[in-house]
Amino acid sequence: MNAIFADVPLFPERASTTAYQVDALFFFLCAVCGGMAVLVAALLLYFSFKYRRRGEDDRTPRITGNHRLEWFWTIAPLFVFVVMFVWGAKIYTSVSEPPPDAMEIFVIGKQWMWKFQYPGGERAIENLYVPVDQPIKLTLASEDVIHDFFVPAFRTKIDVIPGRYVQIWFRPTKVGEYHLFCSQYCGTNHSQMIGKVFVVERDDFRKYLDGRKATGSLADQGWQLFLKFQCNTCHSSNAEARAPVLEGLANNMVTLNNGKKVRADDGYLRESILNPEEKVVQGWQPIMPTYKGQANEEDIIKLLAYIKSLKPGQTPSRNENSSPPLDAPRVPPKEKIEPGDRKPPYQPEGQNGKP
Ligand SMILES: [Cu+2]
Repeated sequence: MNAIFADVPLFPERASTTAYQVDALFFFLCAVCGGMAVLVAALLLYFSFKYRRRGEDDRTPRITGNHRLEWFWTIAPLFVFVVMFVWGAKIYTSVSEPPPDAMEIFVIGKQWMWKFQYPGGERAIENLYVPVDQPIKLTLASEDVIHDFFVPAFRTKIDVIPGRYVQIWFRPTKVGEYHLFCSQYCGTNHSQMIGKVFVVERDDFRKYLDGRKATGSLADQGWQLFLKFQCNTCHSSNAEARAPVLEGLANNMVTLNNGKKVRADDGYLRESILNPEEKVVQGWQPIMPTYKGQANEEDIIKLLAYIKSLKPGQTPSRNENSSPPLDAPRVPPKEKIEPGDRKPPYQPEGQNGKP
């Protein structure tokens, strides 16, 4: 019996900066709730003794109320709850806003495994390696049902919902091996949807990636798909193209057919591949077919990496139809875009939409 309890720690290890923040709030909540419970129980006992019935003719006095007391126990808890709310909201927003130097790793949940994709194109299943003291931004998607990515030692937990991207980040602080769980019941083998997060020194991390031997970076793999799906027949650098060029699109504002403006973030790009008629860019026809069923979540991640990597003048021309070797540098388009001829309808950030 004792051996079992020795193996089950009361608290999981703290191995990320988030863990300390979450635990501090948790202890505060416990202290407030525990303190109140003790106070209520103590007063209950004290009052039941102090105001006990002392004789046959003992009558309860008529009490008409006490405004000061009413104000006090309305306002005081309000302050305590506001502190809880602000504290919790601060942690919540801080884990959803990754620092700019964060390394992005894509995570795909699938019945019943976790798949990881590094920016260099390396892939892994079940075991996630990350360098210590490096902020890691996870972009997560699900291939099927709702999963939940949970690393107790990091206090990192987020629902992975099919049909959209979710994001979370953490900074591991301690080298070690930590449990990874799916914590939403997701079918028969849900309990086997487990893995490990290995936090390693930077050099070891580099060696790990070198050992994975990627077939080209994520963006390069995306380029292969771009040509395979023949995206460049419409999204081409040719002047008579039937769809907007994609360079300079990622994370900028886009004006749609209905006049509305949206940010071309990962979610928008994904939706535009799977559900292209939903948000058509102003000035273009809704002629793009859906790639639902053709491009899976992994493909979309690669396509997104490719689109994000496109620099001005790098949109391939329509004639490009065979995939060059992966290690070859990506070539600029064969036909040059004339200035003002095919201006992308995207506005770079910070210009308030004014051209
Ligand atoms: Cu799951």
